[in-house]
Formats: sequence, C-alpha cells, structure tokens
Amino acid sequence: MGNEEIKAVLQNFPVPVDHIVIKPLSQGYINRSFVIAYKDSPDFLLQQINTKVFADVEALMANMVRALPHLKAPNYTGPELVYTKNGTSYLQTRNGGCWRLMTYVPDSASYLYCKDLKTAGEAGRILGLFHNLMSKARPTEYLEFIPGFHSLELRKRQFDLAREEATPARKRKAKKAIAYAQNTAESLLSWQDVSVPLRVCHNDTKMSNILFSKKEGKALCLVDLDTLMPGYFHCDFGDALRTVVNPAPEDEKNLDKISFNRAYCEAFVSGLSSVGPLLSRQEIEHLPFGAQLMPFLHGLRALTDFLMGDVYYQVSYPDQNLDRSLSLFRFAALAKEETPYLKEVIQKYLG
Ligand code: GN1
Ligand code: MG
Repeated sequence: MGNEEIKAVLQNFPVPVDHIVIKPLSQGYINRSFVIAYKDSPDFLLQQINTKVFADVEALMANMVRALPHLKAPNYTGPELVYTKNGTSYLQTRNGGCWRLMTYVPDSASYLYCKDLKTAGEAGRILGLFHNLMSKARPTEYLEFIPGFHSLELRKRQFDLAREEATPARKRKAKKAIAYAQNTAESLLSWQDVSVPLRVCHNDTKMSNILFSKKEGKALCLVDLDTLMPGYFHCDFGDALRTVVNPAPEDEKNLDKISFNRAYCEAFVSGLSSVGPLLSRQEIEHLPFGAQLMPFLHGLRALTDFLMGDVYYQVSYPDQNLDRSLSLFRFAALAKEETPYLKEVIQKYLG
C-alpha cells in the first residue's frame, strides 16, 4: 500500500496530511495499522479494517461507539475515535475499504510479553478496571457480530470440517496437534456451565493489547476494541493470563521455552482484585477453566486455519499457524497442570 493511498484516505478525516511520517505496524493477525506521525503534535493510528474477518463493520463500530463513553474515566486513558469529516465513525472508500482513525496515546508503550512483577500486576488491574467500567453496559445492547467467537462447540465443529477438507500433506504434518486437539476438546467441552453471566467483554486481552505509560509503567487502558462483544469474564481472564505468565511468543517453535510464571500469575490476580469486588461466585469458579480454555481455543483456531490452507490469519511464513497451535497447546497443557496452584491464588485474592 503506497503512501499516496494512505494520504488519500486521511484527506477524509479532520487532520493535517502534509509533512506526516507513515509508519506501518506489523503487530496483529487481522487488520493493517499505520502510525501517522507529526513533528510537533500528537500522533494518530490509522487502521484498515479487515472486512473478510469483520464482515459487519457497521456493527463492530456501533459496539465501539457505544462502549467508548463508559471507558471515559480519570484513571483510564484510552485512544479516542476521530470521526470523518462527514461525521461517520469510519470511512468506506469506493473500492470497499473500511478505515478508522484513532488518537495515539502519547508516551505509551505495549509489550509482547510481561517483563516484571509490576507489569503483571498492572495487567491484572487494568483488566479489572476495564470490566468495572464496562459493568454498567448492558450486554443485550451490544451486537454479536462474530457469532460464537469464543464458543468451543463452534470452534470444534469448524475444526472437524477443516479436517475433512484438509490436504493429506497438511493433515500428516499436523498429526500430533490434531490428536491433542481432539482429546482436549472433549474434556473441556464437558466443563462449561451456561449459568455464567454475560458481560460486555473485550475478547482479545493479550499483553500486546494493554497500553502502559512509558515513564511510570502504569497500565493506561486496553486497546483494540475490534472484538468488543457479549462474552464471559473467564475468557478475558484466560486470554490475558496466557500472555502475562508465558514469555514465549504465540508462534514459538522451541516448546521448552513455554512456561507458566507463578509469581506473575499471583501478581496478575492480585492486581485484578485491587479494583474491588466485581465477579460473581460462578465467574470466580470459572477462572481456572478460562485459563485452559483460551490458549486451547486459540490453538484450535490456528490449527483449523492451517488445515484450511491459511485463509483467516495473515501468516508471515508457511507453517506459522501450525507452530502457533503447537505452542498454544503446550501452554494449555501447562495451565491445566497449574490448576491447583491457580485455584489457591484465586481463593487468596478473590475468594
Ligand atoms: C487475532 O489481529 P489480532 O492480533 O488483534 C484474533 C484474536 C486472537 C489473536 C492472536 C478477530 O487478533 O482472536 O487472539 O489474533 N482476532 C480475530 O491469537 O480473530
Ligand atoms: Mg484483536
């Protein structure tokens, strides 16, 4: 994508277009993101929304617009949405591209993995704060624009279909991952209790979606509100935990590098508890389930995409989806082993 195209998109927003520096961001498997940098004023984040994944951009943006006022709080500093010159929340170009502009929180940074105890605690605190602020929102007013996004039943069905359609070569390559997925799906499917209340969830609470202040290292907010939909707290909990306690990236090839840092886990749960009571008894009981479910679910989705021929996630090398599934499955197995420990910590801080 050329800079001229980006500048043409920016013309539709109330921001200067001259003398900008356009920096593509490589993070994320779905959208394309660019930092629009100015010499003497704050930067912006421009994103092209992937309309293959987000077929209903209107609904996605409606959820975001509805949620943003809840997230305006003195101790929560998130990006603001910049409306187009026509007053719409995003721009639709003639060729069907959808673009959104947000302010870039100054002096902030995000990290791929947790670097110390303080960061782990801050990650827990900001997750709690996000849910505290969003607890006033009614889940029924938010659209489920990707139905069953974190439903294991649905992801398992999609995996079963992918196995039928996969080439023999891909199936052979993924043999070990497929076997693990089949066994684990069965045991996790018997766990979920439908009486857990729905909340408006973030649904992508990994470390790299938390903004920290560069100076003090305080967590400022959760970014990437693309998957803000009704969901369960244990999913947001498990998704954050898997990246807070494990220093290895999602596509780590050396499975020995995947680990579960107990001290970070405790700091994370303690940080979560610091925002005050938030969770119901059933929600608390489901947290260890969430800790296993989320890495497994992401691994299952990556494996499904590998079997389908890499049609969903943007892969940066041929076997990346398979590597992601193996690494995520390894972490899911570790989270299962750590269940007694996790229960103890949850009891200590949230019980
Ligand atoms: C995708 O593109 P990104 O990184 O925001 C995915 C999430 C996964 C994540 C990483 C809509 O998010 O569910 O957690 O990759 N988002 C969608 O595994 O599928
Ligand atoms: Mg996301």
